[in-house]
Amino acid sequence: MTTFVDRVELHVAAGNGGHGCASVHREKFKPLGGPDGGNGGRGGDVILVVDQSVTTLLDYHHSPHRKATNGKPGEGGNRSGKDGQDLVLPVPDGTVVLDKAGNVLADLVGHGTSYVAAQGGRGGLGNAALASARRKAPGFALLGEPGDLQDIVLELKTVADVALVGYPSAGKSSLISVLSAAKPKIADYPFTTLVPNLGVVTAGATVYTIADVPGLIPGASQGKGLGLEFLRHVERCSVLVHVLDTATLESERDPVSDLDVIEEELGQYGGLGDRPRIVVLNKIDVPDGKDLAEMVRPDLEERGYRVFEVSAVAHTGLKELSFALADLVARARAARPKEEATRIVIRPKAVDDAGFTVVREDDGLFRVRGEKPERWVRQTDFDNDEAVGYLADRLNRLGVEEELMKAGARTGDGVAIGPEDNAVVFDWEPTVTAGAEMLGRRGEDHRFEGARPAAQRRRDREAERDEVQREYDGFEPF
Ligand SMILES: Nc1nc2c(ncn2[C@@H]2O[C@H](COP(=O)(O)OP(=O)(O)OP(=O)(O)O)[C@@H](O)[C@H]2O)c(=O)[nH]1
Ligand SMILES: [Mg+2]
Repeated sequence: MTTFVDRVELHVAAGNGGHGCASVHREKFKPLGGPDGGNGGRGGDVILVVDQSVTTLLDYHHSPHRKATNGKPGEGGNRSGKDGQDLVLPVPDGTVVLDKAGNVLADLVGHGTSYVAAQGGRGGLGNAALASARRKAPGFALLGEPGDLQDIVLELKTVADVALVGYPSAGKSSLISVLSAAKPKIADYPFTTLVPNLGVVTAGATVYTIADVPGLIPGASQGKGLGLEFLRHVERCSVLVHVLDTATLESERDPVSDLDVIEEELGQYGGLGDRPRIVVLNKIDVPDGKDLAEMVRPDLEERGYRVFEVSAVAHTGLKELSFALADLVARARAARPKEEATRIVIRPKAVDDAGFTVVREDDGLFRVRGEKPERWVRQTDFDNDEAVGYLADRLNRLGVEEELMKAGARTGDGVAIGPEDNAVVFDWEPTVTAGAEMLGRRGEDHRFEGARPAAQRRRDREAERDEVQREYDGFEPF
């Protein structure tokens, strides 16, 4: 049975943007109604938010696929589609977000800190929004963009100020139980603690958290016992406490050599060397324990440690210990830069890069990469000639055709827009000839062309009215 999960793989999908709508205003006796297709709604984001009431990643272990809702398509009558709903995923304080390669994307510390793990797709513009002086009645709309898909890893690094380390059965959990209100499991067999316990300690004006980790034994760095896996949870602590057992029955052990063993394993794990350490000699209620504690104390002090003799069972020396820890924690907090206290991490937005590149690949294919061209392709309904023409115009205005020409592309050459695994490939048909004018302006509604002779214009207008009337004839009035 899994009850504590501190690492999960999560697959998140943001909502897709809704498609724009292509529609013409219909009203009796007003056959030439303008375009009135509304825009599609934005797809919902997937957002991770620190919620201090959440303590494990268990939920995500059970259902690792999460999706935000899609934006709704636009409608006629200039009605915009509804935006998709953001999906908010609560995560424990101290959750680290990584990509699959292990790069840290965000470190979520502090209640409310959030991270956009997947961004919703933009909605497509409807034909009303696409209308312009040049293109008065677009017969197309833009497609909504697909939402981000991300595979991420969540790792929990408990946020505790003080971490207790030591051999199994040294009394780490017992100490937490008497310093705080936490009630961890305590027993006289090794590896009672299988997952970190967390307690909150109040000492004077300072409130701090204290955590233990499963006991360490020689060779933990080679995976002996429960290994060093759980040391991840003490990485954030400001103070390390060595809990040393003065009453162990194992003849080859004593507090000083225990300390050496634990330090050796911590060294193997790495990254904890700069943390201040103090030593707790536990179980001094046992007479032999008290004697041993007094014997090793000078040796430990010589090494520079502050030493506390305590008994978790008899509640001896606890007050001094908790105040000394409070003092160290307070100092560490004061030394920390302010903004680290509550860091709000948001996904850095992709730069809206106006640039693009054209590269001729080995197989002769011309590949166009760039934020804009790739987005425009995603927005294009390739079944609609007018939409394709509009795309060609946009690419042309950005200078893509010119660059293709410079790169040596000729009519009929293959052009791919987008990355290798997700590109739109087509045979190139330039709309401009080298240095010359555009051959024909695409995406235009020629019915509105101003240059037609008057008689022609009238004929066109009549034909158009008939067309609209035919549409009305098939339209059921309510
Ligand atoms: N006499 C005496 N026994 C103690 C004291 N502190 C802890 N113990 C006993 O030592 C045993 C181990 O205590 P735990 O608190 O479970 O030890 P732990 O370090 O958390 O052990 P693991 O979780 O296995 O790593 C239990 O039987 C406790 O009752 C103490 O101050 N005096
Ligand atoms: Mg324990």
